Amino acid sequence: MPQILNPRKYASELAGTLCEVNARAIAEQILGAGARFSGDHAIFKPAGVGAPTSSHQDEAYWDAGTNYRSLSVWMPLQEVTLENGCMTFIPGRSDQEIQPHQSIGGDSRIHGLEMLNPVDEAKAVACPLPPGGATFHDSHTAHFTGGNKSAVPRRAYILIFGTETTCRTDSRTFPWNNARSTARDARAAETARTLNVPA
Ligand SMILES: O=C(O)CCC(=O)C(=O)O
Repeated sequence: MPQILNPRKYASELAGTLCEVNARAIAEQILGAGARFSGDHAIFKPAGVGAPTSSHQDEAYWDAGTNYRSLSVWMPLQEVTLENGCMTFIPGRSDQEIQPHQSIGGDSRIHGLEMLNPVDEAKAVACPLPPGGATFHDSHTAHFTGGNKSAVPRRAYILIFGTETTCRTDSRTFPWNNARSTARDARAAETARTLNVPA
């Protein structure tokens, strides 16, 4: 599924938009005045064939040795419905620990992760939205999106805010991240080698 991590690196006009100003104001209400922009993400789910995004908690992608407080503001760029892959949350406590994950389908060449233990999708809460709507989740919130069965691509832009991170004092590990070996990782390592910068 085509997606761009940190798209504003490549399109600086994405910085300082009205949607960012509004999203930041809500992030400050939820996380406090220390909330800072920490990244953005653009996802394109192709018409008809865009696959579901498996159940996951965002923090499973991040560093296991770090404590995070974060808020993702997920903004579809059109109306979203059950048909085209709206956001769907799995009820639970937002302070629940990160559950075991694996690369989708157990294939370590795939960047995407999925929760290892099946979730009860009957309890999931789908969030259809009109254009201009948004959903908000933190890095422990389990969520997924359905496939795009509609005739038009489903596009979403995500802004992520966080407070200052701290080092964890326990020995938490995310073995699924060490096990991954994706084409994207290889390209990033090659670019770092070429530019002689840390990967
Ligand atoms: O847009 C999607 O399909 C998935 C987005 C997502 O999982 C996220 O923003 O954490």
